[in-house]
Amino acid sequence: CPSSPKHPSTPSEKCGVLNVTKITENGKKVRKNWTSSWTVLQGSSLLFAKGQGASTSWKFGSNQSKPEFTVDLRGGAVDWASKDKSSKKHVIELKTRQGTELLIQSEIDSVINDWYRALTETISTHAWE
Ligand code: I3S
Repeated sequence: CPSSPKHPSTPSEKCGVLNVTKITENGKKVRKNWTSSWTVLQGSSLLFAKGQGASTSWKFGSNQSKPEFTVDLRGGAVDWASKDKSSKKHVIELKTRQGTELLIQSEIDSVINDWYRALTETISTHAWE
């Protein structure tokens, strides 16, 4: 994975295209808006760049694309989303300590399983920072 402009010296652990929507922001419910995002896990941060999926990846290393938003995973929680959260298959629910909730989805179950593992590991590794 390329590094992000924000943390050029930190190599990213994982990257790929995922479908993402916020459902809560700062504790308030927001309307779902599923978008395909280039997603990068770097340290305890998860970065999303809106765009046309994989073709965005190369730009991430240069200064051409800024992440659309960044999530701090420290103190967060990750779990499989219950059926009432989405009708889609393979949906992860991610809650941050700041009160933002995201749904993350991929049609490919090996892809989403890898992300589930990576996010769970990251949250437990950085739990006490
Ligand atoms: O949880 P909801 O409200 O059923 O979520 C669906 C809606 O956000 C829908 O858009 P609008 O009703 O705003 O037009 C989306 O197109 C759906 O994808 C959402 O549901 P899923 O089950 O796909 O997360």
